[in-house]
Parts: sequence; structure tokens; C-alpha cells
Amino acid sequence: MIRDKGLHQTENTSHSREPPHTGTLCGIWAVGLGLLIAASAQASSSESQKTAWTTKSQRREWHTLSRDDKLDYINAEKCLMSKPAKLGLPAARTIFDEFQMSHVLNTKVVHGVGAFLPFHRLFIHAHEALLQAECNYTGGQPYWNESLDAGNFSSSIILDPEVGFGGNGTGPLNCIVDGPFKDYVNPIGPGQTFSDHCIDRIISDCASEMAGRQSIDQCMRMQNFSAFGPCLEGMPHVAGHGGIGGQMLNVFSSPGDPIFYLHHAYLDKLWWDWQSQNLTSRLTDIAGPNVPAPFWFPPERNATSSPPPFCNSNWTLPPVGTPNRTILGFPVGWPLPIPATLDKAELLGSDGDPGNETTLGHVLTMYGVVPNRTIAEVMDIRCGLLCYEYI
Ligand SMILES: [Cu+2]
Repeated sequence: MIRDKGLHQTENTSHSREPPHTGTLCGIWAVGLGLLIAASAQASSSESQKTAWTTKSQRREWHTLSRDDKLDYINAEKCLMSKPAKLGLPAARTIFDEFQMSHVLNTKVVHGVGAFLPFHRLFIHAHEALLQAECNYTGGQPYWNESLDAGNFSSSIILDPEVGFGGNGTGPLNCIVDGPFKDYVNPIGPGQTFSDHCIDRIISDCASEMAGRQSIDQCMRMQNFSAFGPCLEGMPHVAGHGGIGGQMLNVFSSPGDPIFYLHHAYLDKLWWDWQSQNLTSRLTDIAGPNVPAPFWFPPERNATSSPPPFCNSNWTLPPVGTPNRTILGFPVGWPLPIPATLDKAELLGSDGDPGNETTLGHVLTMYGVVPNRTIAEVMDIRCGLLCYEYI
């Protein structure tokens, strides 16, 4: 049931890699979660030190994949969409849905916070691992180099109706009407609501302009994670979500569009590129609050968002300290100064941090999709817990 990293490594320890919480999330999950997190976090710290990888996943740019490679990936994703759910998470019918539900349950503690990039790194790793373990996919998780399509998402080859993800939404519900995923009935979303619906998109070339080199270069110049993290989340991240629109623009339910995984693999690559500029310090550089600023989650986030209302090719991150910083209507950055008090009731599980400052010991809660991990375990992609490279 827990299928994390089974394919790609051999273990020289005898302990079970099955965490104790498999399949127990239904019904009593909220009560038992704290215990479960503690148990699996304990197991994971010794595990990751004692593994020997046999294969490193190669994560390649979608634009460079052959037709067959693209079809292999698409078919593997469709396979995840056809496999029955196993974890007892609310509303999820398939493994694909379980990913989306895990994200919905995490949303308020993994956006606008220090754990944003670490959580999404583990989330994309989980997606790659399950494509491989459940669906015999032999490639790595591809990524979408969005800078190639900045300002022109509507013409991207990623929207190809045959060897891509299908095009823009149409009609009153903005449903996609072509491509391999046009018939998928998604039971989760918009936001935290549950209803059967199509995969919807409202592509905005305007919003996608911010995916260009200007915003990326601006982030890459940042000297520490406390500046880099909000920059990447505020600009390249928002550009991809806003540029595709519809479900992708919903901070809770965006993994209902399979493009999500190529978007976040790309963001993960950008984070690794930044880390690689100075591994000595950046393999351990983490910062940020554990609870987002209140303005991150207004009630309207439960509805599928409209396209951003304005266009501006001269993107600049509002200065640190600006109250309620936004870009394209999206909140940007972290509350400063970080509040000394926090509302633990907002947190869905124990995060392992004693206060509101994100640390390497912070636990990333996966709701059973893969075992919970600490941020420390996902800081390096070079075959500790994670084993992949971007090419
Ligand atoms: Cu997210």
C-alpha cells in the first residue's frame, strides 16, 4: 500500500518500510494522525541513511521528450486515474484523486510557509514513485520548462491534443474538450468542496508572462532561502497556475489537472538549480513560518478562480515588509515579522516544529500516499531519500 521508493533501491536493513498507518485514515484519521506522524517520522530517519539506490530517475524537459516518451507518461498518468483508491481519504475514487486529496488536506500548511517547496518536492517524488510502482512507468517525472512558453501558454506543445494534455477549456464550465484527459471525472474540488466535474482550464497568456526569465533570474539572485522561497512561490509558481487557470488556479484542488505535476517538477528543478549554486549552505537552508498569513485563504478560494484581471510584463516582487503583498491577486511571501504566537488549531497535524519557524525537523504529512518525511530528508535529491536528476 505504501509504495514509496520500492522500485529503485535495495535496502540493507531488515526493518519494514511499511509505516504503521496504512489504510487507517478513514474515520478516525484526525484523532490518530499525531501518533501516526510521530511513528513514521521516526522510522524514516534511520531508513534514509541505510539505503543504496540502484537507479537514478532522470527528469527531463517535456519539450525534449520523444513522441513515445510522452505517450508513456500520459498512459501512466491515465493508469493512476484508473486505479482504485486505497487510503480511505474523503471523496477520492482513484490513486490520482488521492494525490489531489492529500494536497487539499495539506493546503493551509504548505502554501505561504517555509514548507512550500519541501512539501511539493516530496509530493512530486511520490507521484513519480507511484507512476513507477503502480503503473510500470520506467521514466522519470517530466517537467515543463515554462520559460519557453512564457507569454504564450496557449500555443505550448504541452497542450497538444494527442501527445500532450489537451487544450483550453470551453463552454460554461470551461471543460477541456480534447486530449487524453478530457473524459476524466474529478470528484474533488473546486477548493475544499466535493463534486464530480471535468478538468477545467482558463488559459491566460497574460498571466503566463511572469514565467519568463525576468522573474526567474530575480529569484535566482536571492542569497538565502528566506528570500528565494517567497520569490519562487510568488512569481514562477503563480505564473504557471495563473497561466493555465481553472482548476490549476485553485490553491487547494489544483492537482486535479495533471499539468500540475509537470509544473511543480519544474519549480522543484528551479529550487535545485538555486541550491546547486552553493550546496555547502543551501542543502540546509530552510526558513519561513509554519502558518501562513491570514490573507492567504479568503473564502473565495473555494471556488474556481477567474483569470487574473490585468497584465503587466514588468514583474517585480513587492518589497519585503509590504503589507499583504500580492501579484496577480495572489498573496506573496511570508508574514513579517513572523508572529510569535500561532493558532495550532489551523494545523491539520503535528509538524514537528516547536514554534512558528520552519526547521529541518519539520514533518511533511502525506496522509498515507507515501510515508511522512522531514524537510531534512528532502533537501538533497542526490540519492539519500530522493534519487533523481534534472537534465
Ligand atoms: Cu500546492
